[in-house]
Amino acid sequence: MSHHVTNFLFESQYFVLVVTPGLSREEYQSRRSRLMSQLSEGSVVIVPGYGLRYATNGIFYPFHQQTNLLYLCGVDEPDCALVLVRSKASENGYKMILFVRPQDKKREIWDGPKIGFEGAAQFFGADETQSIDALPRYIEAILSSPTGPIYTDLALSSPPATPLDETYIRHGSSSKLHASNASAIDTSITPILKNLTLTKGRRGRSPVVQKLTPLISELRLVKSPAEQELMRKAGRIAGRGFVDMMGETKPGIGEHDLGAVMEYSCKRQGAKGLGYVPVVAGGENALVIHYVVNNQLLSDGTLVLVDAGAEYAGYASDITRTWPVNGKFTTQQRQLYEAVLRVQQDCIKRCTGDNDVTLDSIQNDAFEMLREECSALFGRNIGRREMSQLYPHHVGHWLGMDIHDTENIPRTRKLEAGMVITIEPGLYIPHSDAYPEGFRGVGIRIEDDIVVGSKETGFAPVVLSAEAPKEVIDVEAVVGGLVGRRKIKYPQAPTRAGHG
Ligand SMILES: [Mn+2]
Repeated sequence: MSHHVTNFLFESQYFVLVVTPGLSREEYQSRRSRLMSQLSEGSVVIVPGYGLRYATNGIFYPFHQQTNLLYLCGVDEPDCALVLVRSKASENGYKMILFVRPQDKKREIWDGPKIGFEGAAQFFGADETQSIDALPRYIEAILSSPTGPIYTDLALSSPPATPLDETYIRHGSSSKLHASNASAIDTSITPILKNLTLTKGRRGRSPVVQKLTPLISELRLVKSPAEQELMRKAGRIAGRGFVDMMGETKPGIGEHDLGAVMEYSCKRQGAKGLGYVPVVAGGENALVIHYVVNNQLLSDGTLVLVDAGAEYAGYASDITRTWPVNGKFTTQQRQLYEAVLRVQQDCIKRCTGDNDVTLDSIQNDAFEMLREECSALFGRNIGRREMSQLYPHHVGHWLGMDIHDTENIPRTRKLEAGMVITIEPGLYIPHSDAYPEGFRGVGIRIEDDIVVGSKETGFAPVVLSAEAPKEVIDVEAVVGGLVGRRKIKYPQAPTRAGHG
């Protein structure tokens, strides 16, 4: 891109520059400003991205960027790092330095083009660009003459570690790139850091190193309107994926097949793929909360539980549905299912943002409601201890760029407008004669993604995953093939005698 064209686009008041799908340059700018305005003059923020991570020799996993880096600048390629320096004299109140892989014609043959220095400056808005190879020396310089506190999640204050190790960033030894799965970290940085952090910097001041994630988590906890829109897309895509899976379900089909339908459906709708390894659990496999083997066949008369979500433009959805393999719940399956559904719907109603509600308070309420439901169904009082076996997990978690988003934010935090959470109660009845026969070995979970209600919605929560059917009548119609994502199939009309 030429300077002329780029400048024209940036300056035009009629044109919003989109850095990543759905997110403007202004949005990224305001995220960085909100972070840096909290920090004192001279503070330095260091956010390393990820390098490629390897399954085995030379075989890498699909690249997934470190989400704090993605949140702050949108750069989605390996071996990059963002440095922000608080400087009130700068135009935005901070200086932005992007460390990227320099463009390299020889490497492009293998790896394709990279954003390079030009892209980092013009597209992502860096004030200054440097090669990722210069990052260790840069960190060394900052540590030896700190201008203020350093905020990072690198292990700079625990010297024995090689600080870039967990980042998988590769620098300074490109020849090893295709030869080894070991991370090509420049180990010479270790003794340097050891000296710096154990003794004092050259100016006689020890650098103050603080964790960065808690600060960024506070920003990420409440989703902007643009983020909510992307999460709605992630929810819609995965919800429609559930319709597709339900439509393909029949006795004899494999758990693996349903997982494949989901992945295909999400990718065909524009998602990067599934957000995590899905749980596709037929029958009693549903009693294993993190069942991911997904290699059994589905049997007539059983349920299948699927926990799966999509990743769209860096945002995740996380949905669980449970449905009958043959399209019709048995009486006991339906009773158990409707008990979970009632509790789930009640919990969703509590996500209003104008009450003193927390994830933990919803969990306590869900636990008690499920205990009442089970006591009624099984005809005896179910104690709390027994209940914690029938419902062994939490009702939900924060959701966003990560499936378990902002995990350092406690579940005792009051829910506020714009936060996004999952609501996912479940019941898992062991194969034991302590329970009436039709309930044994049945596992059910229903999970939706919820935006906590705001003034704009009259404090009503918004369900981002509304496309995934969950009412019994809807689920049975979709699994039975009457209602699909593309067409309505009417049951065949009975042939009239004599009609030709
Ligand atoms: Mn979840």
